[in-house]
Amino acid sequence: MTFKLPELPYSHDALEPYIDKETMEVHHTKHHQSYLDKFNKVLENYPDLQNKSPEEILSNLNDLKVSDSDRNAIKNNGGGYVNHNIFWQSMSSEKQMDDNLISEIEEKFNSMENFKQKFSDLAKTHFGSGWAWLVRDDNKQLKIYSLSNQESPYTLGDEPIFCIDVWEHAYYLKYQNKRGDYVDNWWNVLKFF
Ligand code: MN3
Repeated sequence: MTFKLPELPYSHDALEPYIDKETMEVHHTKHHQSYLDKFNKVLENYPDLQNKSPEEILSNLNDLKVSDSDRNAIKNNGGGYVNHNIFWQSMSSEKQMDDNLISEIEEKFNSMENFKQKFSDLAKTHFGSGWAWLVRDDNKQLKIYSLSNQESPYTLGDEPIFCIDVWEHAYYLKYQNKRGDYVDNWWNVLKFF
């Protein structure tokens, strides 16, 4: 076992009623675990990669000396592992206001409302499985975008700040097809503001 499933910084029911306990349990202990297991499995072939951080591996994804099928497995499962780590850390039952980030967002996106609108639109309209991201690019500028499946901002050279998972497994038990309601409610559990 190279990498491990992180403990959540809160209990599985801490984000109720916005994200229900059952979804959190299945999402963390089954989906996240499964990405991790497959990521560790493919790394068994590459002892040199086991000494790197998962973020470093994803940052260098296209230059790794691995087979094409293993590169794909690392993209999907290493991406799935790291993306979920960031997602859990993006949320909390208690706000931990980040005043610097708030000012920066207001400056970059004109207002917090405008930012939330744009970010929500990305999350709601992303076609199929994926994530919406707030990241910092290599000029330290804030940027938002959505990425498909388990693609990682690290592979694009960006530093993730927070994200929302819009795979159906992230909301289907409680919200069924209503991704929009899930996204609207998610702002209540985003930790930073
Ligand atoms: Mn997920």
